[in-house]
Amino acid sequence: MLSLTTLSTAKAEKPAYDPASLEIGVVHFGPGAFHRAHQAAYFDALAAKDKRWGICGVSLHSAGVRDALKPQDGLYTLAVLDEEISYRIIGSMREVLVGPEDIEAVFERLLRPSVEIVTSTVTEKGYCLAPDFSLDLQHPDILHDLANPQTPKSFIGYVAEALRRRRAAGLKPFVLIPCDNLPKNGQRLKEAVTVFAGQNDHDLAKWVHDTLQCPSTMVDSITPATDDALRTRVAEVTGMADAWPIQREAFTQWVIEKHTHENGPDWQSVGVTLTDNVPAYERAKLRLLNGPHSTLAYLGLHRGYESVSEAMKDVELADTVRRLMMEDVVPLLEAPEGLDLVAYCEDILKRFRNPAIVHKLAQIAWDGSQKLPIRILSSLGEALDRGQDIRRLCLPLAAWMRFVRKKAVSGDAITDPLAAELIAIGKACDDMPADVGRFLALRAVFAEDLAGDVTVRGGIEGAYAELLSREGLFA
Ligand code: CS2
Repeated sequence: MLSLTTLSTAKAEKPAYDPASLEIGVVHFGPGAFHRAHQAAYFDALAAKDKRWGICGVSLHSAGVRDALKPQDGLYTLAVLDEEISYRIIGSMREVLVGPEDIEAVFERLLRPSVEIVTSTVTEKGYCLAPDFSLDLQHPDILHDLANPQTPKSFIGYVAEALRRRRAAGLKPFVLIPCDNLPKNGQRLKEAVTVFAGQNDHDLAKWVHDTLQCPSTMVDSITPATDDALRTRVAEVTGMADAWPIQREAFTQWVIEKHTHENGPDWQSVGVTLTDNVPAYERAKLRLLNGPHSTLAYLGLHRGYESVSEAMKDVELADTVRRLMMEDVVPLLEAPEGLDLVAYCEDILKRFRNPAIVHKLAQIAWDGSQKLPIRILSSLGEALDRGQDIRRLCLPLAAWMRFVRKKAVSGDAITDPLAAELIAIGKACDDMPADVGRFLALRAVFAEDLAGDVTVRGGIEGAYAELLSREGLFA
């Protein structure tokens, strides 16, 4: 089994440093596959030159990652599956804590002066935001954390309490770097933490507002969930059993807003882009990668496919996705300096075709109620304002509605914070275009002006009717 003791015999690229010598300088909330494929790999590269940025992962819900990595001394294998295939052992994850098991251990790390960075991949829903992206003060976890600030459940609650304690201890705040696919993620997170702090302590809110650095980011690397096939493959190639290896494509990108962090990591030396123009990168990525991803997921599942590369082999579907990107979305975007949006689209389509990984459509279909507003409705609203044809942008929305309807009929669970409401709507559907109105009434997903627009309603109903007529053919 992979561990510090066996590391030297693993047949894979090994850390260029002694993992045991790393200091914890980063606390990361949500040490799931994406974090371990992405940020942890950058910190692993940094560690070769600078020992200060070892990671303490904090799981807010399950003990799975801790239980898998503890016997392995935090080591795991990163399989890069693309035109070239490589296996690399990552050593930057020095420990994993499980919040609900030991809250004070988490605060002890967050209070260390050497912990200068806190990062997060807690998914869109983990920020506890309302549809307008402000902190949802009615969210059950936020209500709990405001009443019990010493024993938080939410990421926001942990951060706010840690900042309160750091201030009381005369320490500087850490730099807070969110790494989820949310537009303006830094700005929104800082606002959320400030509002949370202000509920109980105005001085703390002011200190957070004045001193907390919370840069926005754009993160990108396609990371399918780990399965047993990967475990077997990794064990065969590296000669080392690994309870939780990670797989991803070769492409990886991390864009961080310029911020003040005296004597911080040398980000650029490991390929991170520091810029003042994160919004342009983030809009392009959310709408040209994640939007098409969700489109492929719902339309692809409708047609009976299981993975992204399989769905991309359907010429009609791939062409629809390409046209959605090039004709519907690109005209809405401003390219970040030096980026050619058409070439960017072509590269993304190529990444979707990557035959070396099996990226399950069902994985991307999770949390549709959280993802679609950011990935599709944002473009739809702007396209509507400009008088563009919006019919193609309606397809993923209609396909999502069919997805929900089918789950409601089959009785399969939906992974989505609105699962209960969605299943109730799905059950009430009649498999008629009028079903669309039931979904449009969901204010947490569709803003009133968009839902009330006749062109939008007509567009989605048309797409829904089209999918109904082709149901037997592909499902
Ligand atoms: C995907 C993303 O699961 C999803 O919703 O669209 O996880 C996507 O693979 C990443 O954002 C790529 O960087």
